[in-house]
Amino acid sequence: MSRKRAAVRASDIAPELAQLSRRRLLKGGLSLGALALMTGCDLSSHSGIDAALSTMLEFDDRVQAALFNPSRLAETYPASAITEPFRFNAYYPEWQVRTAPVQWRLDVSGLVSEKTPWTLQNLMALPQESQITRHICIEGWSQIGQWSGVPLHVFLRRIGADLRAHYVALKCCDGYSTSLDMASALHPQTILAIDFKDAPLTPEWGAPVRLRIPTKLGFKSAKNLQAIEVANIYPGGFWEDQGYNWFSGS
Ligand SMILES: Nc1nc2c(c(=O)[nH]1)N[C@H]1C(S)=C(S)[C@@H](COP(=O)(O)O)O[C@H]1N2
Ligand SMILES: [Mo]
Repeated sequence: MSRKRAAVRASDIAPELAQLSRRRLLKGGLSLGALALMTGCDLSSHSGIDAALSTMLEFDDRVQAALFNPSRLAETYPASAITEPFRFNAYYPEWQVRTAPVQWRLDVSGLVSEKTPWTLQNLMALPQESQITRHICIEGWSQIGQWSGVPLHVFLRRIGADLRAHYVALKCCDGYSTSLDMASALHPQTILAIDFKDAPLTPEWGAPVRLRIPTKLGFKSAKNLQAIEVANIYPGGFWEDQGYNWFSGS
C-alpha cells in the first residue's frame, strides 16, 4: 500500500469494484472518494482495494465527517460523457400516482422556521444549477448523468433551516429514506434535481424531485422526494439501518 495519495478516477475503479462482494463493501463502509483520499492506497489494483478496505474499517462516521472538505467538488464531465442508455435502479411503479407533479408537495419539518409544503412550481422559481457528474452505486456500477435543480443550500436557507443542526433527513414516496450531515447538505453540488438532461425527471429516475449528491454514494441520492426534515436526532435511513456506512462520501 502506498502512502501517497492516489489520484484515481472513479472510472478506473469501477471494474475492480464489480469484483468485490457486496458483503465486503458493506463491512468496509466503502465510499470511493473517501477510500482513495483517506487510506492513501493505490486503488488501481485488487490488492490495493483490499488494503484500502482494511484501513477503512478503522474509520467511523465521525472521523469521516471531520475530514469532509465542504468546498471540495466532485468531478464534472462534458455532455459527451453522459452515459447512454442511462439505467435506473429500484423503481416501483405503484408509487407513481403519489408522485404526479400537480398533486405533489414537498413537506418540510423539524428545525426550520417556514413549514409550508412546497409545490413543484414554487421550487422551480428558485435559482437552478446544472451538473454533469458520476453516480456511483455501492453495488459496483456507475454512470454519468446531467441533473439540474435547486441547490439544497439555497432551499435550506429559504425555509429558514437551523444550519447548525446536525442532520437533514429525506423521505421518499416509496417509503425509502436517507439522511445527510449538514455540511454535505450545504455542499454546492448537492441539489434538489428536477430535470435530467434538460427534460423533467421521469418517475423511474425520481420525478418530480430527487436529491442528487455527487460527493456521496448513489444510495444517498433519494428519488421521488416527499419530505425533508432538519434534525439533531440521528435519522438513519433505509440502507443505513441495514448496515451501510452512514457517511458514505468524500
Ligand atoms: N426513493 C428511492 N430513492 C432511491 C432508491 C430507492 O430505492 N428509492 N435507491 C437508491 C440507490 S441504491 C441508487 S443507486 C439510486 C439509483 O438512482 P437511479 O435510478 O437514478 O440510477 O437511487 C437511490 N435513491
Ligand atoms: Mo445503489
